Amino acid sequence: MKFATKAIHAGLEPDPSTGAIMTPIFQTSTYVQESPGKHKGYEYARTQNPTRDALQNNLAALENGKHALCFASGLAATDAILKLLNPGDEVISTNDLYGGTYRIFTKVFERYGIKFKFLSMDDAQHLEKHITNETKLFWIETPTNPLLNIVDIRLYTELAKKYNILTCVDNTFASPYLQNPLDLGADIVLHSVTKYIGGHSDSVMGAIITNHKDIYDSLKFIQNACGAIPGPQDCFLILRGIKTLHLRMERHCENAKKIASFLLQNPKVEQVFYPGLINHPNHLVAKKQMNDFGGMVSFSLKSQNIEDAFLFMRKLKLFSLAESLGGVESLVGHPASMTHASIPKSEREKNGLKDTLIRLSVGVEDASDLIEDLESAIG
Ligand code: P1T
Repeated sequence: MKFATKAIHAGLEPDPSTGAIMTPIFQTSTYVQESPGKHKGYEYARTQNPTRDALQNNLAALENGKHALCFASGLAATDAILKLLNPGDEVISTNDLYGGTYRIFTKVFERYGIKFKFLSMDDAQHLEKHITNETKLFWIETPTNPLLNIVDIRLYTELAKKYNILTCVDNTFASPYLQNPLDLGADIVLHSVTKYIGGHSDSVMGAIITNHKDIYDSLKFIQNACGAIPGPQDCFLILRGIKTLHLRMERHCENAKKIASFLLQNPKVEQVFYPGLINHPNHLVAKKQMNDFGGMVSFSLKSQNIEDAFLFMRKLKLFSLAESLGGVESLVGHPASMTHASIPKSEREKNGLKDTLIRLSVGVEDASDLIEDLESAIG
């Protein structure tokens, strides 16, 4: 089955009792049992919910995976994956990544004895030198947030296998429409479903997809034991959003490409970060592992005065100043003070994230209106 068909049908059946084509919202906390232990496969809604099951089956199909689990947020999903580790274990992570992921790594899990190394994933030979007997997980975000670096997933999953290390790919920026990390050797895929998968800026959710039954069983145990599950209403909204994921992604990519080339030609713009540009350092890797280049574009103005960046953001009319991304409406963000403020300035700058960086989540509006908005705000 091709992606568009899977988005609309995979894992979904009409409701057996009524024929309702849309998966019902099973808004219940518990299920009546005939006699103790004799039930229809559902006991308590933290453990199982039919609306969540339908979404999990659909997401597994979209990532070409066997198993999926949904969580209360992307970070709740990250939390569950890190709970697979033990004190003393070490994670090697991309050095450019969502600020909240950096925060849960360094402020929560370091306290439980897990160690993190943040390294550029541009040079596999250099990274290999940092692998120790304790290294148990590679954490790969690609494209990265907010600098749109591209990591060669195949290269790093092969390196990981050599050392018996698991790989988790945060596929949030690409969405399953553009990139399927399990097909490239990854063990675990993570999504902030809040973003492109949901697509309408109306719910917060995370998901994990894997082909390994043992990893799935451990994560399902954690999902139930720790309890960070999404509610059925949100599962319904996400299922509805997924039905147009392929259509939205096509427009996001088309618009982002036009905006990246507009910015590249603007004399007031210093640098444009977009994997679809042929001058992007890993353009060819992006071309190899992605179906298109996504809807996120970051850039900086030539002026190094942060007030000029702020003025530009305030002047925009169609791009709303807000955290998050991946919705149908265009957003602008200032990573240094918003999504990445929890990373110390020195760390941010070491990895190339300047205070003047501006991040765009390009929506699915008309591209010429968006460009006009950017042009008048740049002035
Ligand atoms: O917000 P939440 O659903 O918990 O997802 C966290 C998360 C995980 N991974 C990536 C790559 C992300 O970008 C995020 C959340 N990011 C934002 C809110 C943002 O504006 O960048």
